[in-house]
Amino acid sequence: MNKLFSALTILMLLGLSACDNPSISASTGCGETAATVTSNEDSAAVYSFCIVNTYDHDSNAFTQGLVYYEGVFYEGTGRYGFSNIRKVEIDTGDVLQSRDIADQYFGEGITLWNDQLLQLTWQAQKGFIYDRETFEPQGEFSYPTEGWGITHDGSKLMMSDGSNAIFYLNPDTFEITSGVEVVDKGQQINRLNELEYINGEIWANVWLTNNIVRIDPVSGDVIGWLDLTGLKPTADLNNRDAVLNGIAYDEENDRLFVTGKWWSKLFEIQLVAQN
Ligand SMILES: [Ca+2]
Repeated sequence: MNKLFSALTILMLLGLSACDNPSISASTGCGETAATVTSNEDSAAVYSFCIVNTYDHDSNAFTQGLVYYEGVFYEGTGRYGFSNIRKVEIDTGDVLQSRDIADQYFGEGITLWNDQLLQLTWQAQKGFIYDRETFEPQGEFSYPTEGWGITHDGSKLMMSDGSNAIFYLNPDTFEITSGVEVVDKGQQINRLNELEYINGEIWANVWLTNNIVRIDPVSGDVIGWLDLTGLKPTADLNNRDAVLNGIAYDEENDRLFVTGKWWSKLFEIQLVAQN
């Protein structure tokens, strides 16, 4: 058995496409599998993935929010006594800058809004506002629900609370102005967690699953599923709390990044259509 055949066999057994191997990427068409929605009325589109790049990730980071901006990641971590916000170098995973939050707060999702970084907390109904560059606190805001994930579409904040709801907030007043309930063929999709607004859709981790759900922000309908089963790093497989969480998108270069809580790796992936 030659080496290429062996490698392909192993990748097939793992259920992975081979786009992380430059020598065979052309034949797999990984680079051509754009994230185009091909769903019909009967079923949402289902995607698998292939790995474009693998990066180190701080395995002490209980990732609750992940954002890409101008060549670096901004990340928010959780757990009481361990929560912080941080700026992370992509290639090395090194933490370039960080700021802890008080021990009584459990950090959750983050997003960048203009020159500020916004951070939710889990059950305190309180969000924190920081200067994006210095991480100096600039204020707080409140909301009536738990805080899980947050993103924005350029005009409004979008926030999850662990249910199937996504709330839309005025970014100036933080008032909830509207929202959607996420439903797939009549079934509520609960435990919506980390969020990312990507090309007119809301993408959400579904807590305790390997799935990212793609949501129509107007109707709340599910328009696609991304199944990331098999992505979790081998070194982290025994940690049941180390679940997939964290989606970041580099719009300029169309790069999609994902990781998980306490994961030792962070991945750039591309979607592979399954139906
Ligand atoms: Ca995100």
